[in-house]
Amino acid sequence: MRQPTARQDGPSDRLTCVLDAPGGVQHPLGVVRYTTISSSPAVRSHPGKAPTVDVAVRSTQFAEVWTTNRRVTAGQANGVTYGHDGEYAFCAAQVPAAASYGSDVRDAYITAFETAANLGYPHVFRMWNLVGRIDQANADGLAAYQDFCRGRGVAFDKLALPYVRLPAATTVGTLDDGVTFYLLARRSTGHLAVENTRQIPGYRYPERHGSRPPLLTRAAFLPDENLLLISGTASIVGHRTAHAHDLPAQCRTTFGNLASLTGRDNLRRHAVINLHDTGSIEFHVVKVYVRHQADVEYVRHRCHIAFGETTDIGFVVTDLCRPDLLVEIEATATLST
Ligand code: 3EB
Repeated sequence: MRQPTARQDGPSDRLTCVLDAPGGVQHPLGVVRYTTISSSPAVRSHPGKAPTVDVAVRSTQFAEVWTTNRRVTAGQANGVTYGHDGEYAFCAAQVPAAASYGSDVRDAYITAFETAANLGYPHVFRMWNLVGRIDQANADGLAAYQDFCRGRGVAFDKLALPYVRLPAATTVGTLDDGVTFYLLARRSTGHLAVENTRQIPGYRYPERHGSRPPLLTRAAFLPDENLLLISGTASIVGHRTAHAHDLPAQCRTTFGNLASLTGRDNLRRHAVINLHDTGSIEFHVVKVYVRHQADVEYVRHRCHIAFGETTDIGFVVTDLCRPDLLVEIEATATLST
């Protein structure tokens, strides 16, 4: 059991992610359980308690708990299960298995955003998408990931979500059929969308990656929380996969992408920090998605060198959105001054 990472530098009602301690969190907003066993339904509401999302993957066993330590109201509406505390909302929904995902993903996304907004949380800043058969073709011969991207694209058009308001996102595979997704939204103010100069923005990807590009930003910064929520980051330079099927080089490129994203120049460029700030970035909770079980120990070793021994890291073995990708890393981080 890892030690939960409790932040000591601020009030205890801040948004926090804890790995592995579902029982140790007083007021969870939402609980995501990564496991090898499929549960049906995967998204559940519990009377008076935070919703749970079960994600079946090839290997792992940990819970990811989002909490703020304020009292949580939980419920369900329009097929969306949620927990909210007055400032933050966690919402989750499941799109059932289908021959193609596009229109169901579109509808479920629109419903989830509208449900969050109706509860009073219009600013969605972070999303996770778990896509069944992610790199296989659907009934139309379209890769499931591209099919998913089409549904998300149409939903964001309909919601009139501007590119500067795109949430940070992770989209990886699950053993379950269909698409499970969960999101974080807040009431009072939106996030700063942070892009990465080594990667072109997802919304500008050329059509070879799908008729609709991946609509996400590389990280979402919450200024009042001093919290940076970093999207799933992989070995992609420009819009191309770098070092297809080469694990050491993909690790190096992914760490390089994270360094450039969180580097002082990039944070200044996006007005996350001021010109004279000299603080450094501190990673708190890291999640690492690895395609092959046999690669986990190598990636763990590289992560311990990159993030240090004190950062909490959860490993998930599952498929990734492009067949040539072997590893993808997301994180939460704060800026210390
Ligand atoms: C990429 O282009 C591919 O589609 O939501 C990372 C994080 C990736 C999120 C998404 C895709 C998505 O960087 C990997």
